[in-house]
Amino acid sequence: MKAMPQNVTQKILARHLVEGDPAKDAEIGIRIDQTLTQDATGTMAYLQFESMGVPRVRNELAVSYVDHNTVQIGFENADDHDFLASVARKYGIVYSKAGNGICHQLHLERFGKPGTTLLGSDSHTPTGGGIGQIAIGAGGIDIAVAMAGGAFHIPTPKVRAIVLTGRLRRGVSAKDVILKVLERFGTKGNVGWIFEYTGPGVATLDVPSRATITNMGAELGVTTSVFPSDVVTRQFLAAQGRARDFTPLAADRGATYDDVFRVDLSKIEPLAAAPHSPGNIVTVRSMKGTRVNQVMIGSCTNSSYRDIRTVAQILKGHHVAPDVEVGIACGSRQVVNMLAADGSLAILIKAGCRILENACGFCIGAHMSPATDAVSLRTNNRNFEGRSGTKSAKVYLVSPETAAASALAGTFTASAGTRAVPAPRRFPVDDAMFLYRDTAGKGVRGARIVRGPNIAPVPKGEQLVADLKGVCAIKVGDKITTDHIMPAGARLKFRSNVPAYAKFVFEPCDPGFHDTCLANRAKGLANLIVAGESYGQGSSREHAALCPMYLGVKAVIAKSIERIHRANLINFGIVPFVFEDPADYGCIAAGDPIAIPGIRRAVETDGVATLVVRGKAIRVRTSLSDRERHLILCGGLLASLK
Ligand code: MIC
Ligand code: SF4
Repeated sequence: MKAMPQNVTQKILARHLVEGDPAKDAEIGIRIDQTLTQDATGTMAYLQFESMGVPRVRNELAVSYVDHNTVQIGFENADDHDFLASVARKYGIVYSKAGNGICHQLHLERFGKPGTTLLGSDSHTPTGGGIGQIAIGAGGIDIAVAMAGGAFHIPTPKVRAIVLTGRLRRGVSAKDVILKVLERFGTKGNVGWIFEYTGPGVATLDVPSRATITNMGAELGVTTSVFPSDVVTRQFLAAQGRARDFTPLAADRGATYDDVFRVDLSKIEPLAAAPHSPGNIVTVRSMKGTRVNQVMIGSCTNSSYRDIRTVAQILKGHHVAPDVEVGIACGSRQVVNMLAADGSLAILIKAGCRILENACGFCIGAHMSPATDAVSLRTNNRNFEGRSGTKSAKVYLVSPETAAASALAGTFTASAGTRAVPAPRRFPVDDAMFLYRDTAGKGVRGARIVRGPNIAPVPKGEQLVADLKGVCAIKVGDKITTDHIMPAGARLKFRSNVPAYAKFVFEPCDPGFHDTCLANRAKGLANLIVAGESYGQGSSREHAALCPMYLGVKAVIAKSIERIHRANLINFGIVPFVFEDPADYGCIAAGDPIAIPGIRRAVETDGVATLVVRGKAIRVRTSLSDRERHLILCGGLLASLK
């Protein structure tokens, strides 16, 4: 019998399938070849890995990057780094020191392999899709399981073909392509999809451009995005000295998709995501003349050599507008070295840019917060309210071309374009800041783990009760992000210390949340969160489930819940309910007592439960796989291991 034609997604998933049947509309388990962690989610991932009692990592390659918390005010960040380094050495993980660069850019340069699977404790792990990987973001504990050799579970994806035709015009780049896709599909309602890029336009995009598109695909809320692996991919890998890592990968003739969306690259114009959502798309033309106070270039979306070299070409021989602050953070040491060698760095310095460390920095609000009410143009991927560190700032997400042109003009300006940066024939490779490559996969038995005072043990959940008596501890609206639930920026340094970090749960929405929860708990009541559409968008930070669990949150009741956050809730034993009738959202207020009689029974059976609020019965539902049901009943993944 002739094999059914397959698309790229189906091919990679089929080769990695270990549980379930993709023909059925249910959960499948896949084998994970590579894992990555970053420091802000990594400490927790490794604390959980340690508690699993496995002697060394069992997947093909595990890399631990340090890129988020590198500001090092106080001892906490540095202690985290030492902890991560010691864990890496002991368990056979490659360790990327602070200063080496941003995890996604580095992984693309040095490790990403077409046709493999990558699981990362960061929502922008899909950057690897640019090189033909099925690369998925997840909570730290899921990475820990994958490092221990366990499968990763996703709902059988629906695959949408994004058919690219034509060629981008001058001054337009990959960022505008993904903004176009976001304009069409928005940031909600895409849970369970994989976006697969195909069509003749693919060949016109270099690997970093493809990676920009798959990186920011995270903002759609999809499982991941993927490009084929072709001559462009081969050239990129060869230039990185990794020709052997190449495998060609294309959809078979006649392969089918669940949906098709066509994008004519030649028709795209410069776009921007306006405050406060990456899905709020406007044209740069419509903003023309609006004053700009700050321009920040970099982040894992746009920090490749191609991007920063393009910026240097636009700024060459000019100085940025006197009242605009411009910061540049490159994606990796390789990028900085190349810019130094070809004179771009000198151009940027001469133009008056502030050269920042190659790390996440401004993107996560760790520094460079804009002034009150300022307009900040940024090349990163998220402009959630307050994420920059300044609540009143208006952050617009744009391409490097638009950022550079606007930095010169001092107002929103589309770039007239510049020469295309040719794909380098040879990247200068220097892996000296990757440590423990010689012990990768093997580890060092008996090696000591270094644990500073800010590194606290991971709390464990409790078994789900039979009947729940609780209180609506907070009621929030639509599109609540994990940045609302568990703020980063100035609070980031508490990531390894759940009791300390838990003080800031929902700080931007209700700073009293922590105390409310403790007061309810003292009365023997469970805490419940009520939310609107698309709850838990954005970051993969499992702290947005772990810290609420620590405060006694037992269930979230929302109109809809995003993929990574829903999985994190389940991993920490919190029941993710959705309203059967979304209108019932209006019937609950903060502070209302809520009873869920028979909650355990509901989880054990069909997932349908009835809440009793102010004498009214409200139907809610949770659709769980057997695996998920088991986790919730036990009180979460860690508790289930005992
Ligand atoms: C982000 O961009 O929001 C982060 C910070 O990289 C997060 C991870 C984290 O919160 O540590 C993400 O994207 O998952
Ligand atoms: Fe770092 Fe920003 Fe990328 Fe997150 S989105 S990994 S904070 S650069």
